[in-house]
Amino acid sequence: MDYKYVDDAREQPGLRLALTMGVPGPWSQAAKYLFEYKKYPFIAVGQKGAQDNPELFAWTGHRNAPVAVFEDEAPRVGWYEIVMLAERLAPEPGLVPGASAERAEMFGLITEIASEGGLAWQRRLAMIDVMRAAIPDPAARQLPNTLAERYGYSSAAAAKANGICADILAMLAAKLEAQAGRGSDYFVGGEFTAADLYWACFSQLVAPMAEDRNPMPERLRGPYTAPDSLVIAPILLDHRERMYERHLTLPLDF
Ligand SMILES: N[C@@H](CCC(=O)N[C@@H](CS)C(=O)NCC(=O)O)C(=O)O
Repeated sequence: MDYKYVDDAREQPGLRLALTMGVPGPWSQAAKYLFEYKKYPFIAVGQKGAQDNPELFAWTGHRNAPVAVFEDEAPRVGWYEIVMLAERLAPEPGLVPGASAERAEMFGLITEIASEGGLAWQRRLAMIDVMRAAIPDPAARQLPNTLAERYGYSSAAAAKANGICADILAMLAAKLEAQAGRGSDYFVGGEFTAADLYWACFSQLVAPMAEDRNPMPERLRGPYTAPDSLVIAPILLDHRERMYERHLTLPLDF
């Protein structure tokens, strides 16, 4: 990925996407794939994970990623508003169903995957414990400590995280089973939607793909990998394989 500095991007026209550099941060990956899938051009701006990012903050009011800035419109940071921006800028190929019932279903699924309190949020809480345990020197725990401060960590919340993840993963698997029974490989209806794209990206936070397809830093592979106690039904991983094969590029680029 060719990342620009904030100062080189902020006066540029069009779409600027601040994305976390060097790690397959699933929110950033999903935002990137939305626009790549739609072949809508953007300037990638580098955000440094768990750092202050003062230039990004001065420009957008945010230190984390993704942040989507289109022309002189207000910066967008939530996954929902970034999906809707992508649909507006490039309606075709669509990633949001036209029928309201399917739309509600699709946004509900992504909420469970990507919103506050959802699968990735809980995985991050659990990951903070794993990262802290892996770094013996407390003074060297800047990454997990910053994530803890930013994303509502408490040991009580982390203790509940795996149970919530298990429930969401089981729900996603049941949804795919039901869809398979109707002859669909996709989460909603019969076509690729943003829910498929989000699951493909966020699955990396429970079962990262191997090095050749997900060349992430080795020290993060352990924390990104869900514990054995968390059941990841094969249908979930088969689904993400198909989505990358049919609709998304590999290897991951971050
Ligand atoms: N605002 C996003 C979530 C963004 C988010 O959680 N970003 C994390 C991904 S791990 C991040 O940038 N973490 C590193 C950091 O805080 O610098 C949404 O609600 O869709």
